[in-house]
Formats: sequence, C-alpha cells, structure tokens
Amino acid sequence: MTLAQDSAARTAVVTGASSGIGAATARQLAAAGFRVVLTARRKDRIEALAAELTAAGHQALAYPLDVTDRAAVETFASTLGACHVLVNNAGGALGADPVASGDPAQWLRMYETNVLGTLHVTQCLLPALTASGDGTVVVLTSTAGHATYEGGAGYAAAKHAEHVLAETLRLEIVGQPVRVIEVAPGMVKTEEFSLTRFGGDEAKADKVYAGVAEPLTAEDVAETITWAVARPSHVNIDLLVLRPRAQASNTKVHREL
Ligand code: 8X3
Repeated sequence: MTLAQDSAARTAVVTGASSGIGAATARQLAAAGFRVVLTARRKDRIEALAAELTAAGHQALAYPLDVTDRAAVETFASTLGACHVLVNNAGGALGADPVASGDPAQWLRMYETNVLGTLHVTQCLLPALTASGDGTVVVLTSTAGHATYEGGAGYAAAKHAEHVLAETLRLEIVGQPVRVIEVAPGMVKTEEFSLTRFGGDEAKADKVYAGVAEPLTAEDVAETITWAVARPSHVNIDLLVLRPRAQASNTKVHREL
C-alpha cells in the first residue's frame, strides 16, 4: 500500500484517529483543506471515517498503525510521502490508583503509548516534516502533564514526560522549518477516555464528569488544535492549556450535585 499521492493539499497525519479527539481533529483538519491520513489500531473505525470524509469531498486515507510498534511506524513513514502536519494524539490513561497500590504494568503501558508512541512517530516523520519546508508537530498532552492529582501519578508521569519531549524537541530543532505545538486539555468528556481508564466500568467513568455542567468535548479540543495549526507559519503556539469553565485546576472542579 502506498500513501503517496499527487495533490496540492497539505498532508496531516493524525494518530489515534479512531475515536474522540483524534477523530474530531481528523474531521476538522479535513474540513480545513488538509489531506488527512488517519492512523489507529482499529482498522474498521478509521476506514469508516476515511470513507465518510471522502464521501463529503475531502481527501482522507486510513492506515492501521500501532504507534508502539517501531518497525510498523518506520514502514508507515516510508510509504507516506509528503507530510506537513503530525498530530500526536494516540495515548490515554489506565487506572487511577494511588502510588501505594498502582499497577506497574499500567504505568509501563501508559509510558509506551503516550511517550514512546509519540517518540516513534515524531522521529520517523521528522525528515518529511522538515522537507516540507513548513512542518508542524502537535503533541496532545494534558493538564496532567503540568500538575498532578491524587490517583493520577501514572498518567501524570507519562504526560509530564510527553510534555518534556515536546519542549525539548522545540529547543533542538529551532532554526529548522518545523513548529512544535503542545495542546494540554483538562476535563474532556469523550466516549472512551474514562471508560478505558476504568477498564470498562461505566459507573466509575461517569463519576468523573458527575455534576460538571459542560466538560470539554472532543470537538472543542479539535478546534483548538486546528486553530493552532492554522496560524501563520512564523507563529508557534508553544503551549495551549484549555479546560471547561467548571474546572479551575486538576483538583478544583465545580459540580452541581
Ligand atoms: C485528561 C485530564 O484530569 O483526566 O487528560 O487527567 S485528567
């Protein structure tokens, strides 16, 4: 399979594009005129979204990919062709246990998906992003990448590391034609984030948003990413933190219960 195409459209790769923020970002970048390449492990989902976008007159392709599989990411990069924007969205949280009882396997998995996944894809696509003459790397971290909360250590540690990756990369490639944008959302209600975190336990997942008037939506975050990517190329949105109005900090949330 080759993803190279003759097209005047700029190419945007979105990881974790099968649902939530990734899918919403792919939709909005496509609407903004990008040729979008949707990657995620779940082939059926990204193929359905690519078909939906194509039927709507956009340019969209699906490429099944596990960002933790270095060899697969290298193969993807070698077939991609031009790349102007990379949105590192794949990742997520597993568990909310205290440090005293947290599961090391969950900590490791969160490091692998959030940090090493972003590392693999960014390393492998950086040559194409640089060759584009005007590349953008977006790293979707979290407010958990900037402060912690009880029960959040494993996720916060991974997101802090991902934040450091973004900040360090920006220092290292200054002078090259690639921007590094970090978007750090707080409470976002998507169909899967909390459900995955709590192993499919709907009651626990729902409790996260209990009484919160309007958590952010995937579309809110996608709009923010698309806005940052659409700034003139000399403007670098280093870090953009967004939260719902009801959330003043990671630990201060207004709930109407
Ligand atoms: C998600 C934000 O507060 O659930 O990235 O850690 S939080």
